[in-house]
Amino acid sequence: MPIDFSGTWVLEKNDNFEDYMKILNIDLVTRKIAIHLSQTKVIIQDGDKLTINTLSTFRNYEMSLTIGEEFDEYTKGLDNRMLKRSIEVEKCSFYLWVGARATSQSSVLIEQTLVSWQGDTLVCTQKGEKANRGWKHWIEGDKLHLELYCEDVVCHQVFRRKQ
Ligand code: VL7
Repeated sequence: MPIDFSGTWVLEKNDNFEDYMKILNIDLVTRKIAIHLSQTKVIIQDGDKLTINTLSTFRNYEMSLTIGEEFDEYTKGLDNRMLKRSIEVEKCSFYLWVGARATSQSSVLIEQTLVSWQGDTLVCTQKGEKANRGWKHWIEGDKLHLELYCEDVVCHQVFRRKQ
């Protein structure tokens, strides 16, 4: 039985958030606003269905997913990247004797965002133009932890449960 992350959680520690935003190419003005924001996570976990809402007075970010299933992620309002399947298209055209052109196309699914369990830790891999991107959620005592990472940068956030 995996642990339940459901609840409302308020940010109380945000280590290295500035560097994490920098590595995602967030502009200076946005970073200046974002660094002072109080963030609240509203998590609903129901079986293998998970909704994580990250709320602030500036922007919100919602993701709904099924644990263990890959999906297309668009980090709208954050760094606005498509972390979605990159499709390698092999196209081949050939001309029929009548002069009409026929095209055959085959696609290979390479990578998408995936959230899965590693013991009691929720691990997300976000494949896209940035290397080594993802996050991990776990609970220690009454605190929710989140590690956001990208390339060689790690941001560590700690949330307390809101009554
Ligand atoms: C989401 C932000 C910096 C842009 C605005 C800051 C608004 C509130 O992906 C995240 O959480 C996962 C795991 O809980 C679930 O989606 C982190 C916040 C990271 C990255 C980008 C700064 C502009 C913050 C939405």
